[in-house]
Amino acid sequence: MKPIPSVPLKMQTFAEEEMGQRALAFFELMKQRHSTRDFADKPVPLEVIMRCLETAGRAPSGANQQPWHFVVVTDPEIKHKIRLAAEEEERAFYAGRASEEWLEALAPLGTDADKSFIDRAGCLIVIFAQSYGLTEDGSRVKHYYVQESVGIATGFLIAALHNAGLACLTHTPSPMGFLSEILQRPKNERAYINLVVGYPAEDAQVPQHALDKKDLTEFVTVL
Ligand code: IYR
Repeated sequence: MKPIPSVPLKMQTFAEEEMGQRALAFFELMKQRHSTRDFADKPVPLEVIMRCLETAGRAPSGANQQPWHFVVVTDPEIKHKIRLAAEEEERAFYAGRASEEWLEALAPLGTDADKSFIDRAGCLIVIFAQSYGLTEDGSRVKHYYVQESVGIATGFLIAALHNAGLACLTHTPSPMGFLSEILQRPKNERAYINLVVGYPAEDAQVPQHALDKKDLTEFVTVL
């Protein structure tokens, strides 16, 4: 490594037994996380959302460029506008834009073009990926590993929300251009996910299919 300005890494480490306990406790927490479409009609505390976003902003990213932008929408009118625009795309999706194979893969989830949960949930966090950066004078800055970086930040956010006791749904209508329009985002940003966030309804359901997780042995190879 070339000499660069650096500071000491400050992170806790643990004896093996405690590592095991902590790893298990985090697994037990994350094991309970499921996407749901059943939200309580109840506002979410904005400070909690902000703290979770602060966590998302600590994700690693290509060349530390942090090529993301998050728009928090609690305004019922803007949420409703997004719901209506999303439902229009979704109707086209379910009526023929999606392949038979895709619709077959979705069948166990029971999804359709109804996105009324967007009105009910406390907020939307619309995540944008910055395909390139823009300097003050309007010139472009190349960004690296944008999809990976925004995906990792989204993962941090989802884990942080779940840890705080908020449910979410990764909603990805296709195409998502209407989100840039409604939220008036600049041309260097593409909508990545419409994350629907809120308290789960008291009788919130998850599809049985969602419990069908691969066993560790099916998705890990140790050499
Ligand atoms: N965007 C549609 C379809 C959909 C696609 C996938 I991949 C999902 O995991 C779930 C739904 C919708 O939201 O209904």
